Amino acid sequence: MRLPLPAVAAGALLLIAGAAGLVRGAVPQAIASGGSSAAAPIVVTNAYVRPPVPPSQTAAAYFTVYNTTAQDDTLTSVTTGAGAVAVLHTIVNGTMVAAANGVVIPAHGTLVLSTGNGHVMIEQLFGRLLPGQNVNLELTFANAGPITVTAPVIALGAPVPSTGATK
Ligand SMILES: [Cu+2]
Repeated sequence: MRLPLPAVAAGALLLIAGAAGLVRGAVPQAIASGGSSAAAPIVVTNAYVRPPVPPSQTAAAYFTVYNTTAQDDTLTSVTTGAGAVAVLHTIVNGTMVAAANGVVIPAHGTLVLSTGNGHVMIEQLFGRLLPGQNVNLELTFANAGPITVTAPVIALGAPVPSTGATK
């Protein structure tokens, strides 16, 4: 029998992709959703990433943040394995602005980043973003600290995760 070289090669590619922060398939990640994280101060749901719309070379990440605590918290920064730069953008009076000082999530309040409602812009992508891949996001909060989220890549035009339907 010959060695299953294609499988070995595929594994090597997977390792390379993992080094770039892109992971395929089901990856055990501490995604804050559902019952297992009921005590988490911050719950992140509905995370997904849209690949660039040509000729743009920037991707956009979207998610919903729920602050379960009785204190305001601030999403201060986001980093990602998908690109060298991630900038939190909000829409103010119809104009996209960089949230240089972060975004406050009020006590028991929610921050929704969705189309037309803000996003994390991912620049200097490390590679192509293809449906079926997952992107790691690390959200850092002033009080709650860093929270890692896995966001699936959703093709342009394809439906996005709906409220409460995260997996
Ligand atoms: Cu933007």
